[in-house]
Amino acid sequence: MTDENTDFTTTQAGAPVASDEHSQSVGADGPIALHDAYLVEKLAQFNREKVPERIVHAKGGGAFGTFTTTADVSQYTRAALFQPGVTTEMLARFSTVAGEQGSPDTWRDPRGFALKFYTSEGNYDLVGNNTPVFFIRDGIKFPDFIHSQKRLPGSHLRDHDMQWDFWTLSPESAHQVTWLMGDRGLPASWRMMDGFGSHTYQWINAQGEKFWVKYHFKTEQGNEILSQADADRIAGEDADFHIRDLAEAIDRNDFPTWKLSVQIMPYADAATYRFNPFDLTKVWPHSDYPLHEVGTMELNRNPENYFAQIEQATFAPSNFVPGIAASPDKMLLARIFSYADAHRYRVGTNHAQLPVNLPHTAVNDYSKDGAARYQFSSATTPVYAPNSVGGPAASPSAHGDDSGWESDGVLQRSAATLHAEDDDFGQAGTLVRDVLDDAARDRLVGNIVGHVSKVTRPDLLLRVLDYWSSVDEELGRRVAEGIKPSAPGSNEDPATVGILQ
Ligand code: HDE
Repeated sequence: MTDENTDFTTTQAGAPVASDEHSQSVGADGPIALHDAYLVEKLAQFNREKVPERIVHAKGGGAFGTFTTTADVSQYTRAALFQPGVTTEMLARFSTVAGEQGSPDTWRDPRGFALKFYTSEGNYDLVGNNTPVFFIRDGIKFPDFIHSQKRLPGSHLRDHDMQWDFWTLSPESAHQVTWLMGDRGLPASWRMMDGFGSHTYQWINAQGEKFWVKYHFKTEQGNEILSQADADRIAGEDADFHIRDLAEAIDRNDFPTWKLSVQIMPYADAATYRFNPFDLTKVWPHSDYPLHEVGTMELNRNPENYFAQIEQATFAPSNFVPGIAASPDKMLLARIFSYADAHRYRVGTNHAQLPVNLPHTAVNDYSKDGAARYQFSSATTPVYAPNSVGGPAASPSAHGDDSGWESDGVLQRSAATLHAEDDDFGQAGTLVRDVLDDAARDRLVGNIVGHVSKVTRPDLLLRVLDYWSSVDEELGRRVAEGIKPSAPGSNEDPATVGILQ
């Protein structure tokens, strides 16, 4: 609503309206006039209020804030936002994965951890999760994976057999499923969970030297979790529990902060590292590559309008800035196509011109027209390159780096070459035996038993038990022991979980 005239209602064209109570009719009870344009405008606009929800991560919330680089990592990257002392405006959106827009915030799920940095060199988007790994290592399986976690085509119901069928036939999922069935699947608050870039990315310094990095955002509010019982209860009481929690914290000036650190791998190490460093189902043990502090992220401003600033926010892994680039991680390379494609479909071809997505730097591109075009160059700026009339020209020096990597071999469809310790269950077993404490292991067993008890196919159940025994023999034994027909309406009822329906 514009500032000038807020004391009377207008049409969307700004003209005063006579009534918001009565349609225009012949006499009080006569036919309604089709030319009652305001009636038509209200009803037609109402029918068009929705844009397609995100096909994953539909339910979420977020806030604006700042990132301040407090350490000196300039020897590793020339990116302006990561230079010492630089503060950058940003936007964060947190989300669940499988639930539709109205679903409960407290369903068991990974949580999206999407960040948009409005840097002095253009927008940098880092679109991660609250877990450092993912279920698959090749994007070609992503639609299938998500289909298996959502709804059966016939009944439109979620189905434990479907999800466990996919997972047990995709053993690379074991590490992420172990994270998901553990405490990280039920954060008590978006403020009280860590965030990860998950993929391996590339940093390039001012001398053009390259490094591989992994991002870790450590919550400074402390990691807090919900029990399955509490998560189920809250899901019934307040579907927007996490949206509310973040907004109320910021309203009371209790600004959440995260400490960003990165693991840094020398470029040449990748070829001989014991794990495939570009395999998204793997972590780099911190004993191999310790954390280097970078800076602090603080969220301190709630959106004024959820739809305009959160629903229409478009985060894209393709939004890199000089000094930061992709890696051979096949999942990242697939995402680099998919997100911008999703945004053009969901929000529109000019989504990047919306205020929430607009960079805080000049946009000198040669795009033109397209629905809802809002930003445009001056009449004298050409819309083609090359040109001899002073239009902007591409600049290898401003782009600043060769963000490629060596690669050879024939065009093929196969998994990356196996590194010494590459396998599908090793790191999941290490997580269970060496990272979780007894209480966390007990919760893990209980959560797995709760969900697996809903598997109906005996042959599949055997595969599930084999899956968990491959992660860890003792874990597999305890799951087998724990499986019994769960009482109707128990805490593990399928209606109470997100991706693990
Ligand atoms: Fe996503 N993902 N994703 N994803 N993802 C989307 O983008 C996709 C993956 C993540 O708050 C979509 O606008 C593919 C990994 C977050 O707006 C879509 C693959 C990770 C968000 C999409 C993946 C994520 C999304 C849905 C396999 C963590 C919400 C609508 C190659 C590292 C961002 C949309 C927000 C959203 C595609 C896998 C995290 C469809 C093809 C791995 C946090 O474009």
